Amino acid sequence: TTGKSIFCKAAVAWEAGKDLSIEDIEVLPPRAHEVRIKIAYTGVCHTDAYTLSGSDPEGAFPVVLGHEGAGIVESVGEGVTSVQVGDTVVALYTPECRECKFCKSGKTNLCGKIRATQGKGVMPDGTSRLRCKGQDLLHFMGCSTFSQYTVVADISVVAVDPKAPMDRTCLLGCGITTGYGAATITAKIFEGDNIAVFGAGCVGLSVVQGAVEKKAGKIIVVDINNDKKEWAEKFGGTDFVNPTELPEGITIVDKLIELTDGGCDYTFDCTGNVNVMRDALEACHKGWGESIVIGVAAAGKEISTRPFQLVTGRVWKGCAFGGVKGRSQLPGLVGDYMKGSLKVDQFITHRRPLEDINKAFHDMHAGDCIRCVVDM
Ligand code: NAD
Ligand code: AHE
Ligand code: ZN
Repeated sequence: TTGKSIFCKAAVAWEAGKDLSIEDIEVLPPRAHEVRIKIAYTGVCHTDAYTLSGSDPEGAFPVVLGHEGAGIVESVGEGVTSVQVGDTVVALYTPECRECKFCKSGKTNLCGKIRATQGKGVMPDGTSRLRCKGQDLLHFMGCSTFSQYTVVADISVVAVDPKAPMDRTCLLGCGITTGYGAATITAKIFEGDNIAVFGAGCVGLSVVQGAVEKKAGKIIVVDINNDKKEWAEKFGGTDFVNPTELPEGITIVDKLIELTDGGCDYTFDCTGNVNVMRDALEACHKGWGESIVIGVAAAGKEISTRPFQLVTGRVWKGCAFGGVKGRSQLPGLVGDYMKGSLKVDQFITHRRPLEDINKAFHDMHAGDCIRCVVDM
């Protein structure tokens, strides 16, 4: 195709640890098997803050962050058949090519086709479509939704119901799908199973929503912020524990084992803190309890436990994007939202225009924000 560059606003991260700056950028036309999207709304996920902070070993700058976005297809490159101009879409940081070893395995939602270039912040051909002040900007997680226009690989985008409001469906691009999928796809929760969720942000509360759907027994939410108690209850949590307020000598592991008569069937880390991950594993029931790592830990951090924990049947695993295959399964989740069986609106606590995107990061750190939706 012979498309032209588009000039628009984007929030650029010039270097780690600094606020984003709103810039006029050039978005080049999509090449073969690429799609240019007019982003309407984007969420801000904890992972954006993590990479901006400099903690991400893959983090590189200057970059356009953002990976929780919904918009409209503006143009497509040669060979694109999966979406058309005008489609209402959600960007996918976990692509789905349907032909690589991962996609064909039936065992994972991870796709290997473009992971190497995605991790380097470039398109699959090794170049960038984003430019500012005479230099290339890096892409982020194959999405870069903090821009009014972005270019993604055709396997990194899915068309959804055009009637679904994009200020809600953007959140299905990461936070909600990640937690809900972890509970309903990655974990095999049976009716009555006891579960514990560490960290009641958008991801943790979405695990709660999924556990309710699976008719879990106790759904224990663990958070160091007491304001999350009300949120946990709102989504169907049955118990709330603040680990910093336990009596002297009682650990969070002791407390969870006591509450569940021996340990949880499933636990979920939604904090990214490696000490919490250990507690989450050790709070699992002997013989079968499984702990699922969702949180993303800083460069250099490692998890540890006594191998005896695994010898005695506890299982440590993790997932990205909840184990959800984006192109195959996201339209169904949007459908569930439209039918009223999947909560999305309730996660939106803040809204900001693009000019105030830095405030969305501050909202996240202030502790009273589940998700801030940015109007592009
Ligand atoms: P968030 O910041 O909104 O929520 C995190 C919650 O954890 C907060 O309520 C906070 O009070 C709580 N918390 C912090 N330290 C804690 C501790 N020691 N014990 C208990 N609770 C604690 O974050 P989010 O957007 O919901 O994301 C959660 C985590 O999941 C982040 O690490 C994020 O990077 C990661 N993530 C992973 C995936 C994936 O695919 N694996 C997808 C999305 C997000
Ligand atoms: N780049 C980091 C890891 C970051 C990470 O684990 N990202 C998750 C998604 S977080 C969404 O909010 C993910 O998809 N992981 C699988 C993958 O292939 O990146 C690092 O440690 O290098
Ligand atoms: Zn995310």
